[in-house]
Amino acid sequence: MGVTIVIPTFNESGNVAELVRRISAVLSATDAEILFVDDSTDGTDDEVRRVSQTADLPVRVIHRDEPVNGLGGAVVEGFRAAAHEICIVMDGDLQHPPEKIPELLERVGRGDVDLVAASRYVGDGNASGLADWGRHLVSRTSTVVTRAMFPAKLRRVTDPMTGFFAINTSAIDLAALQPRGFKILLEIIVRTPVRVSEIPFEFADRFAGESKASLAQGIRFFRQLTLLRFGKMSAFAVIGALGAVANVAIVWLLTEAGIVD
Ligand SMILES: Nc1nc2c(ncn2[C@@H]2O[C@H](COP(=O)(O)OP(=O)(O)OP(=O)(O)O)[C@@H](O)[C@H]2O)c(=O)[nH]1
Ligand SMILES: [Mg+2]
Repeated sequence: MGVTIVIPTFNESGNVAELVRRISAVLSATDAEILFVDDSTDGTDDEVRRVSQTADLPVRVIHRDEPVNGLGGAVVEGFRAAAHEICIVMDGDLQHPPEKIPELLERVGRGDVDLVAASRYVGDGNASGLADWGRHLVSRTSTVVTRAMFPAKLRRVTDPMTGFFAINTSAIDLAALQPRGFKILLEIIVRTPVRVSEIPFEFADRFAGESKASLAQGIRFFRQLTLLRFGKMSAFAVIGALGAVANVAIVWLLTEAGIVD
């Protein structure tokens, strides 16, 4: 069974060599390729080409001069260009340990599921690599909210925000995906009828470089979530409803404070 390791990258040049080394070490006996889908401005693509010359596995890079749909768009582009139907998606900063790849492959290879997600929140998995308590809080809260919004689809998915998973791409309709946001796994699970299972993993510290998670990404994620749940028109309705609630809350606060009556 062949596998393509799809790695979306944005300015990860300091991680490429170590990542390729560790992936190659666990996949040397497998028909595997590593495919970087790169939107960088720091020459990560040149670094991939340099590393590929001495790598033990075939290593390719697609560099997008005009990135479409950010991280999610990069992953879908990787699926389209992959040499194999089985793909493993992982971050380019070594927070996802390559040593877990054989377990993901073995599980998806059994054929009774189409997608195997590596979860920080099941069994002996953990999220200790999140930078600080604020990131822990954001991760935990958004996971709870997301699972509450999709109770049926996410019944057995403890970490819908993970970026580390194996997928049989022949089981999904890539054209059905609208990967606007940061969280492609959620998009796949909600929009396509995939059979999902999980394995635990330990989320590590970043090896080199800087995080791209930001408030802007958070807002984009919230937008993705409302669109996924309520559709396009209703996204406006949701924002309208939030506005109405905020309005009432402000009037209440001002009344309580004795500023208006
Ligand atoms: N191709 C592409 N990759 C991206 C983009 N944004 C982020 N990435 C990559 O997606 C992966 C996850 O991004 P990170 O910045 O590590 O996000 P995170 O893991 O949630 O945040 P940290 O825990 O702080 O590292 C990394 O490999 C990034 O380089 C993008 O717009 N395009
Ligand atoms: Mg990261």
